[in-house]
Amino acid sequence: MTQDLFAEATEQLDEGAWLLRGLATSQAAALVDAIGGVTRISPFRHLITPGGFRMSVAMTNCGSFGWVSDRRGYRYDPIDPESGQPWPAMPKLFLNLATEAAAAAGYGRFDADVCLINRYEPGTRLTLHQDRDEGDFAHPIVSISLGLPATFLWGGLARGDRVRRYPLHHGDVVVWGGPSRLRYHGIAPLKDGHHPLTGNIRLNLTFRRAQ
Ligand code: MD3
Ligand code: FE
Repeated sequence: MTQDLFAEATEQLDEGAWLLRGLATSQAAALVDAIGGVTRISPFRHLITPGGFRMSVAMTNCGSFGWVSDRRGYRYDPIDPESGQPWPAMPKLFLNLATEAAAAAGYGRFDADVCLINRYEPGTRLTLHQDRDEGDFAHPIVSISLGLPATFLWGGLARGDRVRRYPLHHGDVVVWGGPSRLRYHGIAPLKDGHHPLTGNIRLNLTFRRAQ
């Protein structure tokens, strides 16, 4: 059997969390191209946490808002603080894919106003955290993985809860909502490798409704 037979298989990771394996694979090259268009206007940067640490993940955004962190805290900002300009518009391709994925997981009418773009190099990690800067947790989050694979860390509603590990591959799309929306999660340090489309990089798009 070939992988293609499973290209659009849907797996339930948890209550409200659905893995749509390979849903973005056929559009991966166009997605990477569009990321290049965003980063020409708002380049990847390493944000500083409120505690003063430089994040190892490099980030940028597109859409009506962008997620930013600095010494003052975390927030969604309509202006890129580095350019002083609005974030680049969300490409139609991004929005269509996010809406389609949310609908496939049972979340109708998801209208993302932010796409946070994360860039991982070998060794980059994202420590366990909750995403709780959004206005209404009834909206799900949609994530698309591109390039090198990663180990997704999936915890509970308290930081100390047991953590499960799931591999995320190029083209995988995950929709997180309902009882899974406020779970702790993270990414284990990225292993070295080579991907034909991205080289030694993993890219992750997370679509959110900030307001
Ligand atoms: C589950 N990003 O940007 S995507 C993040 O792969 C983030 O770059 C990781 O965590 C990455 O905040 C994981 C999957 C993800 C994103 C947001 C979630 C899972 C989530 C919010 C709530 C629950
Ligand atoms: Fe997160």
